[in-house]
Amino acid sequence: MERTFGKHIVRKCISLDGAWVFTTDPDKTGKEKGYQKDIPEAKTVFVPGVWNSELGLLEYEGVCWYQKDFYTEGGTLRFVFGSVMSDAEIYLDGELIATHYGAFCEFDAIVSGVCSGKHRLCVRADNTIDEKSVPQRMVDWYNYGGIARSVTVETLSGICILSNRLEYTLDASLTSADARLCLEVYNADSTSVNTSLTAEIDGITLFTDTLTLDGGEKREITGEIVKIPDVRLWNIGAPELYTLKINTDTDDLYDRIGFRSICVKKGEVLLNGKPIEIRGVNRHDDHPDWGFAFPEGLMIRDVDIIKNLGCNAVRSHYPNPHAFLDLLDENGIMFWSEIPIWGNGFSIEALADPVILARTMQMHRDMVKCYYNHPCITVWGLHNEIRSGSDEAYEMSKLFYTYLKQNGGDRIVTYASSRPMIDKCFEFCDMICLNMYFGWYDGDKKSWDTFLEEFSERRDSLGMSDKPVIFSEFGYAALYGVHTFDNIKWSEEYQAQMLGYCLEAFHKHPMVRGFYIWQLCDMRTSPELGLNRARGFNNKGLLNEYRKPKAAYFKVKELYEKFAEEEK
Ligand code: ADA
Repeated sequence: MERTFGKHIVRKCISLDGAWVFTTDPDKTGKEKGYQKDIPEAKTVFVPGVWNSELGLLEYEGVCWYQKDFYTEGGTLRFVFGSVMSDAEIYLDGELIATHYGAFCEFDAIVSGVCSGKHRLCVRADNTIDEKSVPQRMVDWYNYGGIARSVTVETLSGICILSNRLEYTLDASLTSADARLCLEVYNADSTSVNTSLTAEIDGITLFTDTLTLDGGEKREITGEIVKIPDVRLWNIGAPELYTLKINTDTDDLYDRIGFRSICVKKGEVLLNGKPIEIRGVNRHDDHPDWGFAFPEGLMIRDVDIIKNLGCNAVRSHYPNPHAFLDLLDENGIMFWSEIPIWGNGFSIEALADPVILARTMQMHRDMVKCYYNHPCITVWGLHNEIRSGSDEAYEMSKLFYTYLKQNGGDRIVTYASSRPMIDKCFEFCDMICLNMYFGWYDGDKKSWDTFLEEFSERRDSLGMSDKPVIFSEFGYAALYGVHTFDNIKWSEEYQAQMLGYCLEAFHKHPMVRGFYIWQLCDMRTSPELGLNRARGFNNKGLLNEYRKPKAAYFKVKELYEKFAEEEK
């Protein structure tokens, strides 16, 4: 299930999920041995999956090969990969057809002139971390490897729609929208083709035209601005969604759209013109048995758990699968999507490294292209906890912020800072987001009160009083099942009590307009950080890694529900 709804009726799509042949390549000599044509049938694995789930491979880092035979009636084929960790080479019948760097975002490979019959797809996946990797070696999650999201092969014929983006602006009264559809079209045939091209959104025509493309030609098309009257808004807990339907003579694409406005004004976060308090949680798309190939059935359960908590927003350190975002779209829960720059691992030099900058910029482009239409994405994140007191961080933030403001649609753009008193980059965020851990790594309860006052002053002195402050991370580790009378660290009582204290303090402070608790569930961390973390897990979850609730879950639920009641 790549999406929770069908994307095509006309286009022929075959899922390649299921059993694949697999082998490790520890000395990276697979290509010399011809693995791109035929790999030794060492093992059967399930795709989507991470190899770390296989017995004996938990700690394997390096290259692995995957192979899958399939049948096709031939023609032009498009292979769509949901996410390969992290450096991918794709081979069809021994020929290289695509390369892609960076996990967590979809990419494709188009091959024309494929004959009918049996073919073989081979994937070389490399999760080796070196000095140019994103993220870097020091990171607080596990560096899983493999084909972590679905693989599909599509048969294209004539003029096809490769991607779409619905840009819109709502009028001041939020009752109508000016919408414009942007398409990437492609002629899959080798000769010139003429086609009709129509697009509609719940019966309203966005596009009706004819189009001629040369054989193999790709083109970007921007439609006229069309007024959508009587717009039904996408809202928290009340998410109105529209179906977008695009057709050519030989192809189709269905997508889902929601209209909403999100912005900051005079220190408030406004959703559809109304001030909101963000009551959020951070979540890793990680499961102890499946890694980043998080099973979709369990995603539905995670969303139920999040809703039951009274949460209206989720943040993640990297782009999440479409299926999870579809569920958030459908349930009216906001999402903060960022790319995997986990800043503590990045030296100042790395922030200015041309290869790293090119890779991370491309990740932003991929993220925007892939996820633009999800109404749940209300926040784009530039990066997390980089050394934001440096000039290098300033330049990087400026580059990403400018790109996302110009290309990211109606969204708040921000980043998570862990250096509030020396941060030099606040001009590149619409709301100021802070990651602080008083009462865990340093300080105690009282430090929160002191900090809130000190930071209020700093915000005023920077002339940024109009920017709302959000706590994008704060949390306390608790080992599931550890109880104590003494309220000490690592106990469920300490976590519940401290989170309760923070939430009450933030909620009543006029500067603070939201919070994302670190974090929803415990998750496996990297061996580097694992040395300082019990069980090799980050244990700051409100639930353990198997989604069993700790005392803090119920404390947060009580407060989130109380705050929501006060808002009514
Ligand atoms: C950081 C980081 C998180 C996590 C957290 C912690 O702020 O952004 O990914 O590592 O700290 O638990 O210490």
